[in-house]
Amino acid sequence: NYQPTPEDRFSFGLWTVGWRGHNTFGEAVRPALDPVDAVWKLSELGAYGITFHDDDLVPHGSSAAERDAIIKRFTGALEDSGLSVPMVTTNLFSHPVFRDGGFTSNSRDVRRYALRKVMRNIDLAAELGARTYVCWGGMDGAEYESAKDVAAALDRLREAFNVLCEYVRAKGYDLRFAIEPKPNEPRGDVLLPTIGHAIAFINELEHPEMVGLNPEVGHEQMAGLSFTQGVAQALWHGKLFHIDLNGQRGVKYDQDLRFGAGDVRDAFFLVNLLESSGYDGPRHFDFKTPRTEDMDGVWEAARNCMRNYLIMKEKAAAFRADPEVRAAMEASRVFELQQPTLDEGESLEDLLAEDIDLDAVTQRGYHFERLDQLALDHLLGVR
Ligand code: 3MF
Ligand code: MG
Ligand code: MG
Ligand code: MG
Repeated sequence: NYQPTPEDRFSFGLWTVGWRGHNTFGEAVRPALDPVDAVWKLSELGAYGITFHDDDLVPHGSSAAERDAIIKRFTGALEDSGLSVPMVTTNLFSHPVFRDGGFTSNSRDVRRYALRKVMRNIDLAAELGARTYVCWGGMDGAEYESAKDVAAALDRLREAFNVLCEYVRAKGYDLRFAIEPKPNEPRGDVLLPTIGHAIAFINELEHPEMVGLNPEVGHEQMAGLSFTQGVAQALWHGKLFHIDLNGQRGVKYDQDLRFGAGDVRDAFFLVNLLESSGYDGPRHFDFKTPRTEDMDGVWEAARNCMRNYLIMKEKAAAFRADPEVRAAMEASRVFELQQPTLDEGESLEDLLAEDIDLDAVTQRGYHFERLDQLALDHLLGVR
């Protein structure tokens, strides 16, 4: 069991299973992966979707005829395998022209090129039936405070999203944008570093309803933040359009471990949240198999991203259904927080006139230790 099916809505980036293992210090260790082989292998493993950056599928510099041939072959494999393309994104980071960013490069001609690159790929996304278009602006940032006018960069970022929303509306595409925050890497400091920054930014757009988030587990954790809390706020704003699931251990470089590795607690409570919140989007994995592994290790990791999600889904459901957990939550006043602080229509005079038995309330213990151990017992498999 824990065998995924397309109903679980698991999807993978082409760049994840296709990552060849090159990094700052080491060369590629694995062979290139044919996108068609990725389609077949992922559908065999029980995934329902595959996603890609423009350049993952059509290498930079391909001619129009080559592009057409690649897309035709890829869509053929999609049709035959039944795999879908729920999300598409753009590579605005690999090519040296983006060394100072895409939408916020100091160079205007680069910004115009970045917009064209995205618009062309949006057409392909719509053609393939994708409903979400992710934008990760990892090169949009700085190492030098003196060299980046942050207000101007945010103006240009807003301009870019306004232009792209207008483009999607003009074309009549059923497509929404999802911004992916990240605190750093590759830039020393990236613009829109966290979920919170991105939500605030979206409110400044002409069509905020068309733009949401694609938060990534490891990215928030790289900033030392709780991913589950960030996702809860994104859901609260109605902004969880998509999600990048993976693993990270603490504040360090972007590890992109398979989902379940790294902070297991955060993973458990994340799955608990996603499965009880009504989130019905893809469960998308953005992971990189460590360089020690060959292709067998890559597929092992891909399989286990889904396996770990399904295990935690089962454990989280048992946690929520456990009567002792309900009682412990009651004792911890977890449900009392859902009660508005004022009664409806209550006057502030009434509130001001009220008294509190400070001595008694100050003595109150919250019994969170007991509740949390029940959660841990479920997670560790002893309940
Ligand atoms: C980088 C990322 C990116 C984004 C991708 C989707 C290369 O840390 O997470 O992966 O997820 O660009 O937009
Ligand atoms: Mg990442
Ligand atoms: Mg990452
Ligand atoms: Mg990502």
